[in-house]
Amino acid sequence: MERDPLLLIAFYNKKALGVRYLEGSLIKSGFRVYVLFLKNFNSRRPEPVRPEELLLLKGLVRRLKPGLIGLSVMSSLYLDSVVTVNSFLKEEFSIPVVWGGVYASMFPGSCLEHADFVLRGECEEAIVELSSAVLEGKDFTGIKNLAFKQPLQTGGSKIVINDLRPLCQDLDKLEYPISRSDNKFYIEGGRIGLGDPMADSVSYELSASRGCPFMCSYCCSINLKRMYAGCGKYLRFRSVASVIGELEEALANNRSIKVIHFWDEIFPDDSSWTAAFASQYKARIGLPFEIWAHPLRIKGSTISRLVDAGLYKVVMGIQSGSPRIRKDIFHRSETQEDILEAAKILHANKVPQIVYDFILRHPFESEDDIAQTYKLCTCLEKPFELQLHGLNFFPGADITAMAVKRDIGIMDVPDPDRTGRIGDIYKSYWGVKSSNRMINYWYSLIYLSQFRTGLLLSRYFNGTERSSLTVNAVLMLQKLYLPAARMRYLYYKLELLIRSASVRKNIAKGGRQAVQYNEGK
Ligand code: B12
Ligand code: SF4
Repeated sequence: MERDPLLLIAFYNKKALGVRYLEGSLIKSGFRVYVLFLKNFNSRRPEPVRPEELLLLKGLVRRLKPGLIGLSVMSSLYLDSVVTVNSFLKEEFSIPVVWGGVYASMFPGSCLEHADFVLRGECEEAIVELSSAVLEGKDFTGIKNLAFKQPLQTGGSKIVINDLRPLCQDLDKLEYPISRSDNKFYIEGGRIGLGDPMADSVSYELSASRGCPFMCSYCCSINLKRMYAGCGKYLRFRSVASVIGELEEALANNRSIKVIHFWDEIFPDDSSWTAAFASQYKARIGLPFEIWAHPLRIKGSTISRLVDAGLYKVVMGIQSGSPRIRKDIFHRSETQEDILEAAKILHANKVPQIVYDFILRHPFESEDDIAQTYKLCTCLEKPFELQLHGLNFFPGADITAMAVKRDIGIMDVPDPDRTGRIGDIYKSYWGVKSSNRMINYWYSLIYLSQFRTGLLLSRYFNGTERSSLTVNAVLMLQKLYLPAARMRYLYYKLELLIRSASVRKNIAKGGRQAVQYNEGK
C-alpha cells in the first residue's frame, strides 16, 4: 500500500534551502513530499499569518492528506506565526507535527510544548527515519537527532532528547536542493498558488559549504557549533564539481536566472578550491554572482580570480568601527587595519558592488563607539554601500546572556525565552532609533559617508561646532539622501542585468563550451 505523503512548511522564505534539501532526501528514499511556502519575506512590513490564509492551509491539508507535517523554524523572529499555524493544525487535524531548523535545534524543550516531535540539527537522514517510523507505525524512540515527549506511568510526560548523529562530512552525497514545481504551493496575500515560487526567479540561491569558522556573540551559528561538538568537523565544503553541477542543472531548468547568490556564511577562501571554482564557473556558468565575506578571509589572489569569473557583489561584515565593541561585545578579533586592508583588496580588484554591514544603535554602544564607526567609514575607499541595522537579541545567543548579566536595560533586551509579534521584533532589528539624539546624529553621519558628496558634507558638519541646528541639519540630510540610495540601487540592478544579458548572449552563441577547463578531470 502506498504510504501517506509528507507536507513540509517553510515560513517567510520561498528559497528555504534547508527544506529543499530535506525534500531531496525524502524523495530519494521513496516518499511523496509536498512543500508549502507560507508567506513571503518582507522585512519592511512583516505580517502575521492571516485567518483566511489559515483556511487555505486547511483546504490544502484536507486535499493532500499528509501523514506527517514538518514545520521549518529557522528563526525565532517569526515564532509567533509558527505557533499560530501549529495550534491551528492541532485544532483541525490529528496529524503528527515535527519541528526542525535552527531555533528548534536550540530549544527542543520549548518547541515540544507545541510540536509532537523535534528534530535537531541537519536532518537529511533523520527526517527519513522519522517519516518511516511515523507512517509505518514503527518505534521512533531511538532515532538520533530526535526529541520527543515520553509518557510517564505516573501520568504526565518527560522530554527525551536523543544524541545527534555525526555531521555529514561529504556534502556531495546530499541531493541537490529540489526546484520542481508539481509538488509545491505558496500562500501569500490571502491567496494560494500551485508551483515553486522560485520557478521563474531571476536569482538562483545555493550554498557551497556548511558552517562558519568564527564565533560572533550575536549569531546562532556558534550555538550550532557547540551543539555539534564531538560530531565531526563543523565547517565543511562541497567539491567544485558538485557546486557547478547544481548550477548547470538549475540553469537548464530555469532560463530566467540572471544572478547567482551564494548563501555560505563565509564563501570558501581556500586557494586551490577558489582557483578550480573560478575557472570552471567562468567556463560553464559565467553569470554574475554574489557572496558574503569576512575581513579576515579576504585575499587578493582569491578575489581577483573570483572577479574574473563573475563575482559581482560582496557583502562584508564590519559590524562596528569600535575595537571595544568588536572585541569585547561582538567577539570578533579583526583589527581596524585588517578591515581597511580587506576593503582595499575589494576595491583594488574592482568588485563592482561592495557592501559593508554594520550593527548599530544597540544598548552596548556609547557615543564614542559610534563616533569611531563614523571615523572608520571615512577611511574606506569609495565606492561602497552601507547596510545599517540594529541588534537582535536572539534567544540563546551569547550576546543575549551578556545583556541580561550586565543588566543593560531591561526595556531594550527581551527576555531570552520571550518572543513577540513579528512586526515588533523586526522593528528592533531594522528600524530601531535611539532615544539619544547624539547617537542618531553619528548614525546619520555614517549613513552620509557612503556617498561622495555626503562624505564631504559629513566632514563639514563633523568639523563645525555642534549645536541643535547642526544636529538637526545632519538628521535631515540623511533623509535627503534616501532618493540617492534608491537611484544607486536601480543603477546596480541595471548594470547586473546588462552583465547577465551579455553572458547569456555568449551562451547562446556557444561561448561557454568554447572555453576549456581541466580541473576535476
Ligand atoms: C543563508 C541564511 C539566510 C538566507 C536564507 C536563504 C535560504 N535559501 O534559505 C537569507 C539571507 C534569506 C536569510 C534570512 C533570514 N535569516 Co538567516 N541565515 C542563513 C544562514 C547563514 C544559513 C541557513 C542555511 O541555508 N543553511 C543551510 C541549510 C541546509 O540548513 P538549514 O536551513 O539549517 O536546514 C537544515 C536544518 O536546520 C534542518 N531543518 C530545517 N528546516 C527543517 C524542518 C523540519 C521539519 C526538520 C525536521 C528539519 C529542518 O534540516 C535542514 C537540512 O539539513 C543561517 C545560519 C545557520 N548556520 O543556519 C542564518 C540564520 C538562520 N538566519 C537568521 C535570521 C535571523 C534570519 C532573518 C530573520 C534575518 C532578518 N533579519 O530578516 C531572515 C529570516 C528568513 C526566514 N524567513 O527564515 C538567524 C536565525 C537566528 C534566530 N534565532 O532567529 C541565523 C541562525 C543566523 C544568525 N544571525 O544567527 N538567512
Ligand atoms: S562570521 Fe557571520 S556566520 Fe560566522 S559567526 Fe560571525 S555572524 Fe555568524
